Amino acid sequence: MVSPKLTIAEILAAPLASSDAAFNTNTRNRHSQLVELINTHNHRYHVLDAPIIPDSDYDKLFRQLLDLEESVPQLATVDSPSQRVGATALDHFSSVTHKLAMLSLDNAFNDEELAAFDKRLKDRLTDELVNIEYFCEPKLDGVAVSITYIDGILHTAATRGDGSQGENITTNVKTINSVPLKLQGDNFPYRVEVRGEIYLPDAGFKKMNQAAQDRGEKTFVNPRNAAAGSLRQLDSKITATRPLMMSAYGVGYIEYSDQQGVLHAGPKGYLSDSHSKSLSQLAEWGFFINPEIKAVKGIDQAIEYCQALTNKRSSLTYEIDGVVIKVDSCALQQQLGFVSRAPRWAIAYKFPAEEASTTINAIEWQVGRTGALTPVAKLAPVFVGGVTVSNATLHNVDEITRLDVRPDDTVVIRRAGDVIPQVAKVIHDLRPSGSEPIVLPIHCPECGSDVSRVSGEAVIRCTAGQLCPAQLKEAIKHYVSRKAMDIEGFGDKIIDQLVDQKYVLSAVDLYSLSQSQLAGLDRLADKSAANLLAALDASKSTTLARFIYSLGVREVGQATAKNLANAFGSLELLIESVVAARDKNLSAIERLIEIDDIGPIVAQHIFSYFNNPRNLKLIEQLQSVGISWQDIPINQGQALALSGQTWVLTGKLISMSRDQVKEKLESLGAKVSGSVSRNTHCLIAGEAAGSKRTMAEALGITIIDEAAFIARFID
Ligand code: 9MJ
Repeated sequence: MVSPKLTIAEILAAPLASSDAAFNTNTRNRHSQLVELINTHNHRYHVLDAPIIPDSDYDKLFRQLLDLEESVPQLATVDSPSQRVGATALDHFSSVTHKLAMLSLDNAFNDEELAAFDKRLKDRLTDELVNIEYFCEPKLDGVAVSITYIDGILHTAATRGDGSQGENITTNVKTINSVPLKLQGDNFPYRVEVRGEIYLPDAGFKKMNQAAQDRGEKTFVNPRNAAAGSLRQLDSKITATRPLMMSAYGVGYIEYSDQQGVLHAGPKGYLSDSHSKSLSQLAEWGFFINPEIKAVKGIDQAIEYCQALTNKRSSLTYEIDGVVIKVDSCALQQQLGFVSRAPRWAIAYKFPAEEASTTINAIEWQVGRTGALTPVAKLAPVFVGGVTVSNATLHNVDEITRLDVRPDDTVVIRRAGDVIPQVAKVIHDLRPSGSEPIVLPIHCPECGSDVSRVSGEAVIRCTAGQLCPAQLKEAIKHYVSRKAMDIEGFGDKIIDQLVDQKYVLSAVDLYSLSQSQLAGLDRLADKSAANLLAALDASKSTTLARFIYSLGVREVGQATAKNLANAFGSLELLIESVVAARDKNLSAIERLIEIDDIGPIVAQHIFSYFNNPRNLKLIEQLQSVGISWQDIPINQGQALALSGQTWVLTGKLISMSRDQVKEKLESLGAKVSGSVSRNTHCLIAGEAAGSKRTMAEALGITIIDEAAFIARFID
């Protein structure tokens, strides 16, 4: 990107003198400065997600540009950012013939079909390849578009249409801020066609539908239809109000000009020798490329990527309906060619259907760690989202009322990624006659104790605490879990037996288990028993944050436990603060709600926990069997090396686990985040780091590898 010569302040501080409003050199220079600045900040905002100037400054620059072009209309060239506000309405869309057909993709619906795709390629390729290098991309659910640039300037944008002819939607596409009107840099072919997907992120879709509803207009059923509807507007000023995005995923027709100015068709659809390099080139020209893209080796890794993206799908802020897997090497792509209307070198893995209907056989109540009774629908097994589901959560009493659900009802089950299947709706028309509403339990189904319901809360609870075996089992499972005391080998089945046999009545009993008790459990060999004892011993040395988390205080997750540990430095001080508050009749929660992340409800849970003599006794017993940690010197907060910094981990680490690195960073005062943003201070990039690294590079964030991290902070 060319750096602007004047600062924004300088530009804004020098309003246009009326004598300037003529088409002279000064005016032209000023116009170019404005165009350059607006393009730079538009790209930072809409493509890099890294704005550096306030919106109000951007708006002022834009206003100045419009004013200038109003006085001197010759300045309003086709690549001026002023084009983004929309143009005169059309009365129809003209048609565009694609110089290179826009193909569709073959589909695969499961791992076997992906493996068959891989085999087909290997059978066809002359080179013997063990692992084909693939490039995986989220399959955005929007509208495919082809945008042609001539001499770096956006010339035509067209829909896919029937693949050979589409509609000319140039004026509409120009309103999309993530589409460059002019390519950045100067190393582009004379003519290049960029292909991608135009889509509406979820937030934009919601906003747009809300606005339509407020005006009493029809809403769109999904973001895809809304994106298509927005692009089909004959009035591009309407399109300009829709928060559309464009993500580039490939290249179509290319033409080069030689030194004598003679044009030559380039290698069709190839900008470089690999698809991944072509995408990097597109990013350099200013296009937005989806950050989840990843290069993999072999179909097994591509299948793993599909699985990982399936799990991540519900947390993405836009809709995807699968994964596109492409052969990365352009030479191999060329060898493979096409079959009918689809390339042989790519395949679309489609996510399995995520809703299915079935019937409820019964409704059971499951007792959780804190005694909450969760209603669970026992289903006639149904295949949904790629797995067979026979249980679905009904969450709580309010949800039962909202759905008006009963045993024997026919229901729609929804499964999103790895989230617990839910009952989406009841098909009331199919309800059998004589069915009865659900009766709420008055006794715990596990231990028979009374249940209580705090008024205004949707949750009913068993009142027996850890005297209820179901609560105890869950509490022990939590205690040994990886993020808590991290005691390896204690699977759910083992814990169920230990509680059922009454070997374990609280977490402290774990430490007095004998080899013979453990070896006597179902399917547990002598060696595993010894391993369990060794794991128990090894876990005794821990951190304060882990210990607090492992206690299972209601609503105290890993982050809150860390905040408590950092705020008090020692367990004694935390307990003292609670006890002192109680004794002096102070508001118990005042000190606690000063801490990050802790609100009045969580504070009340913390207060209740540490105010209960049974819990204090458990803590004392755990310490007396040897659980220990290093207290954190108080007020060290500001002096910590990485205080106030946000770090991100990506890729595969070799010498340390992610949790170890995370723990180390946090002990140095850093916050560890899952995603790269302009607030990231440093990225630790392990092997095969993908999109996060790309993003960090784009944002100019410091990147270090695992060895550098170890050298700096561990050795
Ligand atoms: C989508 N829809 O996100 C392709 N696509 O490549 C991606 N579509 C595609 N690639 C060749 N990421 C034809 C279509």
